[in-house]
Amino acid sequence: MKRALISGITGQDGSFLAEFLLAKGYVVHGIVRRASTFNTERLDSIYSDPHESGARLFLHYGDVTDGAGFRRVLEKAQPDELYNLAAQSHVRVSFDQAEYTADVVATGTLRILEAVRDYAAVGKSIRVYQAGSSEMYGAAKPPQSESTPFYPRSPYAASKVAAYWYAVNYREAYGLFVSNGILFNHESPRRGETFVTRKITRALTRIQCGLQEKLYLGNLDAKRDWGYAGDYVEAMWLMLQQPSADDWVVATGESHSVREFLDVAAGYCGLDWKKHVEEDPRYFRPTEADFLLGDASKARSKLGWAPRISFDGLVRMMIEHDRDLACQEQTLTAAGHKVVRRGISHPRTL
Ligand code: NDP
Ligand code: GDR
Repeated sequence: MKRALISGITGQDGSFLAEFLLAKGYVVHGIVRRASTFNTERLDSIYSDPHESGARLFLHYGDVTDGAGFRRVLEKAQPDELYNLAAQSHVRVSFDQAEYTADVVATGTLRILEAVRDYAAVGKSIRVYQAGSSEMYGAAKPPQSESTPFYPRSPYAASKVAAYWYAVNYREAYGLFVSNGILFNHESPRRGETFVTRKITRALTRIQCGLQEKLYLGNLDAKRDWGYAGDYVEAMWLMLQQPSADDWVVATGESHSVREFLDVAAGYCGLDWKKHVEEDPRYFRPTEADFLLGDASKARSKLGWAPRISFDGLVRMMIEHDRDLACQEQTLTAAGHKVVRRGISHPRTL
């Protein structure tokens, strides 16, 4: 049985990847941050008590800002493949928490690579996937491919560029198998509720159910190449099955503005979003990546990867999921229960 270690397993991608690898027969180890509240909700459907026979998912406390702790997890997990997904992944937040973002995203990757380097020195080799991002292209002219020079526009993006180059350097200097995935935006019903797609699908379905009136957003003109997260974790795995390490763009090749996302999402709710959406400057970024559009020709031809879910299919999937949530809230409210309003349209929602 192959063994994998995933940092960031509690996130959107981590949960999809864990499911994907378990289905392939892997033993999966994941790193979970200690928090005062549960942060393993996305893993609930695949988690079983490790005391039970046949359990193949094991969770360990850790944090990529803690190199010594990470090394102990590595020793315990003894992985064949390591997926580094851990990140302070919110671009807008990275302007408020720039040093922390760099510590997790850039130096966190360096800590992991140093551990893998020492591990390799005692004869234990690991294949590493490094989660790069289309944000690294920032202001670069679209379409963006592996040969497009980076032009990061946020502390998050600059930290991802540093992590990318650490990965390339460790590949060249020490012969480690480290592949950079340069993934364009990918979404799902499990997307964090402060990212724009999920913020929109949660709010519009709540509006449709009479649970809220307004949705406050920032820049509606930004264009993103949005795919489905479930499709993208397969590309991560494929990268580590290749004969040698490399860098790969993963994208749909189609770009839409936030405004277009609103059009399609509101269409599925029978709403005119212009009556509900208001602009709030708090959601604007000091510098923006205006137009991201990926050219994933290399992944298509060499990995044999292609997205399965279309833009419309993705929006519909998210709306249908969030309409169920909104209906549950509506039922509880109608029955006289107080429904605690999570994140949506809250002043702290980014
Ligand atoms: P999420 O924000 O959903 O998940 C991030 C994960 O990292 C969570 O498990 C989080 O833990 C964990 N994490 C955060 N800080 C630390 C830390 N200091 N130590 C250990 N773990 C930490 O992100 P996604 O799943 O969407 O993205 C996965 C990776 O891919 C990230 O690196 C992201 O930057 C990158 N990426 C994502 C894209 C996308 O469109 N989704 C596109 C391109 C790149 P917790 O649950 O406790 O917060
Ligand atoms: P992004 O995703 O910054 O591309 O990073 P996000 O969904 O946060 O923003 C996409 C675009 O929408 C605009 N926008 C808003 N964004 C948020 N979050 N909230 C709003 O109210 C709002 N209004 C407009 C943004 O300005 C932006 O242009 C995501 C993350 O998953 C990263 O970790 C990952 O690396 C990249 O995708 C690829």
